[in-house]
Amino acid sequence: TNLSLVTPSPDRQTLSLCPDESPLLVGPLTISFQKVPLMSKIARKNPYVQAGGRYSPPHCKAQYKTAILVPHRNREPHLRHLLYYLHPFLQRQQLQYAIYVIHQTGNRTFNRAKLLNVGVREALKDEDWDCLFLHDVDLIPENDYNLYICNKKYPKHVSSAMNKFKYRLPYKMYFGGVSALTPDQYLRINGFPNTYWGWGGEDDDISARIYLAGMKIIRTPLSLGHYKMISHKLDVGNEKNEKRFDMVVKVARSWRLDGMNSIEYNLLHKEELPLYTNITVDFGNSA
Ligand code: BGN
Repeated sequence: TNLSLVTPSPDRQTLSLCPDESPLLVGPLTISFQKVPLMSKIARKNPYVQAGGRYSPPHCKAQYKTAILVPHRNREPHLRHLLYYLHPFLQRQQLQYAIYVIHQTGNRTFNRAKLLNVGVREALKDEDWDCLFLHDVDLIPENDYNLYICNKKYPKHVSSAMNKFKYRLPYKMYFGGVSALTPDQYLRINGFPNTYWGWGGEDDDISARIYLAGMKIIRTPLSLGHYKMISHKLDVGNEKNEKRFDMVVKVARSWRLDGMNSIEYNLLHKEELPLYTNITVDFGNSA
């Protein structure tokens, strides 16, 4: 038998539940991208973060367990900005959390939604997460009252007020950027589509899945859903997906067939780095 299971450390066991509202929240945050922080500096500033980017509040038992999933390729400066702000942000919310970075290797066109499916499948092998946060690498939350927890009933769109859209919603059904689903909600929509290669449309597909599965989208109030985007040029290898218009109109036919029930992938490695769990997956090369 595993001894650590039968003899938990005594102080861990007697911790009382964290309060309903964390006393550590500060509200609006000042975010700057002037200098890209070193990973070693981020690690030094977050001494309680454990291998794989995992954290549990040391002084109370967390009420919520959230996995943060970040699709990634060739954006290391963005990733460093995100980790620099997100670790302290999540700790102030007194969450139990882990950050997963799902890295697409090879030179085939980027596939954000499929990377998220991989991340969810792998994260759920580690822990019985209450909530999955699907998080773009270039978006930084600007208010820590924007709690990284799920709504038990409906999928939540979290980045409701991005600076690039003048802190408003760009259109009514927008579901891009940062969103939060329980594992149960995620599976009810059959996860995300695996078939969107390149920029655009996959978020509209997901938005449609939610309604097709009999749910609706709720949102973080615009006053709290402020995000600052790190400006960048359109990446090489993430060109606009020219098929997206044709695909989005067919979701009613595709969503039950394409998603978590059809995903195939070649996992190259899953390693626990000091600030995040790195999942590297090979989606192949362009011909
Ligand atoms: C939309 C894109 C989204 C993108 C937002 C915000 C499409 C599909 C059209 C059927 N949708 O236009 O993917 O997140 O803009 O930039 O292009």
